Amino acid sequence: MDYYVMTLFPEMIDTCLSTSITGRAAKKGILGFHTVNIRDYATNKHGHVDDYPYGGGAGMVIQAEPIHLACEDIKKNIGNSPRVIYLTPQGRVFDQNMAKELAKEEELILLCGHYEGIDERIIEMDVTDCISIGDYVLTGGELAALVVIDAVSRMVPGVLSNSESGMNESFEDNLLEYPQYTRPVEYQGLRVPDILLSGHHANVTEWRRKQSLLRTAQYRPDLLEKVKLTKKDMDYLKDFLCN
Ligand code: 6GU
Repeated sequence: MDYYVMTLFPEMIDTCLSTSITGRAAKKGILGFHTVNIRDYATNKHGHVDDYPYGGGAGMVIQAEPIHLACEDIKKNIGNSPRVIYLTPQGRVFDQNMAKELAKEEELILLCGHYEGIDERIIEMDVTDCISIGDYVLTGGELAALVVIDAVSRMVPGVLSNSESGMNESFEDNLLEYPQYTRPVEYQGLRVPDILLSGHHANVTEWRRKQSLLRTAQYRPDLLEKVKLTKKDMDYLKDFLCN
């Protein structure tokens, strides 16, 4: 899977993605990260890529031409026309299902805006998908692009090791993860729940399921509507909600 990130701050993208699991996958050749500096496509000698908005108002707008040229150059070089994702608070809110869908692509182009935005004609001409990472405003699209790339990459086969892949289960079924513990058994007077020390696998599984249900009901009741609940789950939750 190859990512092409159009940005004015390529070092922000490079630094993050060369670290940790994405960095390891890039070294193995499973993922390819390519940053494209929009400024390299400025058509004036000053390297300006932004200008005042027509109609007035605060801030600057990134011009259509450098972005369009950068995008065309990427497509020409790879000999393909992949999806072009623009990171914007006006986009569809990103979730795990979108991450799974995007992980099926061979290549993705991501476009990071800055200032007050980009010329709308880029969205008409070049952008195929608009994605937001949540209802708050960032100073630019770079952090959002990194969030999307990270979440998509861990769904690409081979990126996670076998033991890391186990972590997929958490959001998979719309339940929050159960609590985890490691040694020592007691820390600062706080003990690991006895059931986890019992060696009784079926009981542990049941306890974890209940913990996941409880946490989801407590912290993310909105998710609970999407969970496929068994009869046992319902009985347990009913007891909890009534007490
Ligand atoms: Cl994708 N971009 C910016 N600038 N702000 C955001 C966002 C994206 N998602 C949430 N806030």
